[in-house]
Amino acid sequence: MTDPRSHYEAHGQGHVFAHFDSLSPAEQQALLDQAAAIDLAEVASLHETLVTGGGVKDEDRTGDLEPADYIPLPGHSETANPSLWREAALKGEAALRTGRVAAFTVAGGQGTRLGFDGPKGTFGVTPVLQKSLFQVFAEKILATSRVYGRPVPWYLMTSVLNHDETVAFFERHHHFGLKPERVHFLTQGFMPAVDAGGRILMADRGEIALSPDGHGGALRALVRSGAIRRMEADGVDTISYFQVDNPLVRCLDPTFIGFHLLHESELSSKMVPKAYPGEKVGVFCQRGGKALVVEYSDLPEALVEETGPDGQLRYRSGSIAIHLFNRGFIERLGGGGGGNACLPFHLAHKKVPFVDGAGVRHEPAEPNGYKFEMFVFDALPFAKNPIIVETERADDFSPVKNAEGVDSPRTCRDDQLRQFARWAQAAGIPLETDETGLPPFAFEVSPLFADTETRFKKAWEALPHKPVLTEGLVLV
Ligand code: UD2
Repeated sequence: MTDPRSHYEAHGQGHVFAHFDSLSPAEQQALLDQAAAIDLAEVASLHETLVTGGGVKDEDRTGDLEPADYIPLPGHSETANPSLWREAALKGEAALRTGRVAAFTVAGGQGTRLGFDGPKGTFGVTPVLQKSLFQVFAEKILATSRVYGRPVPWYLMTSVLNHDETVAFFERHHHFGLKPERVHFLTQGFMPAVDAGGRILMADRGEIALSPDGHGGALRALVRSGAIRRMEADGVDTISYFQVDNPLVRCLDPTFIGFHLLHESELSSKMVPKAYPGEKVGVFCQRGGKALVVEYSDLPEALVEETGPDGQLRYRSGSIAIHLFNRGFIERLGGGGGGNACLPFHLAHKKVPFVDGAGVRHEPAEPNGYKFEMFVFDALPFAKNPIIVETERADDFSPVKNAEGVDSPRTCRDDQLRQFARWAQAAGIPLETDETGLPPFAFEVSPLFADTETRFKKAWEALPHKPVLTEGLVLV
């Protein structure tokens, strides 16, 4: 094998080892390990096409677009077919009963917008107990396992940035009641950040500035880590994908699973009509008969605002990043070229602190670095029989992204409260709410008490002593 230093030298990246001789043996080894994991030819070609070449042209990304077709919710369209929804629910329930489904959370991101120091999944979100996002998902998965009498395995993708802290958090909390052998962590790949000239940036004298390779890296991470093989051995063929930031998500939705299986789809996605034209969600579209997601920032302004004859937005199908993957599809895509990249990379221009050749640290005030990320929804055009299924926003989507304003801890808390209030009212409990459905006090329903409206009614009716709904009540 060639000496890594001359290999880097030959690719014009010799500066990565500029301080090598002043590092301790352990630091030297760590740098060599980082360096060995980077494909310099890939970095050079990404820099050339995305940075120097200006990337994919807008018209290539957005030309000839049409809105995507989707399966509408009963009551939301004249074409909706309630009996199909019932059939799908039965099919999905059978899949859960036979252990065909795994939950999969992507939790490798940096969560910089929230300004929270730590893995985002450890952030407290519930209205009374401030349970962490991870705990909410764990309890939902446990609840489903109990309802269908079959434990659901849970896979979580972490990254170099948060793996150890995430695993320690689960251990500290005894995996929130799940069997540790059913909780599987896998670490996603990473990419180096480069400057405008394509030179790799150094986070420290002995450390390359690395960042996770985007949630699209999930596909190759599932293959490389052996998770896909383990799923196969366990009889899992359907992977329920969701993001770490959304506690309202139905982690394992039987109806959605049923539609996916009935259509023999390789990749199914949930949609909600956008709340307003500029909502920051990708939009489901189609081009040449193939479904795709166009990220909000790439959708041309004219299409963002365009309305149809019914007065509704034409491009209204918002992607809330909830998908079902067929295992074989991931194997095919993520395994291509020995587990190498399969999806296109996108470019992010960011402020990347770095150490220069003289060992001086810089904290740039303006974006100075380029990061390369894959997006999981770019798998959509490659999937056979993809379907898009409408869901109720109020029962599936309220992410925590920003410290304040939209998609913040406050809006997410309120949306959880509205859901608990709807369930309580449907069970016949007298509860006054404001015109948005928000109750005047905070209470909380554990997923282990009930995780759907129907199960809430059943659990409530079964209570021998019914508590009064008041501030701070927790139903467990
Ligand atoms: C994402 C979607 C957007 C919409 C929205 C819904 C993209 C580019 N946009 O926006 O269209 O669906 O979500 O909430 O996806 N992650 C990793 N590894 C990474 C990067 C991210 O695991 O390298 C995870 C991250 O931990 C989080 C999720 O992916 O769970 C979303 O990441 P984001 O915050 O970058 O996505 P966002 O909010 O820009």
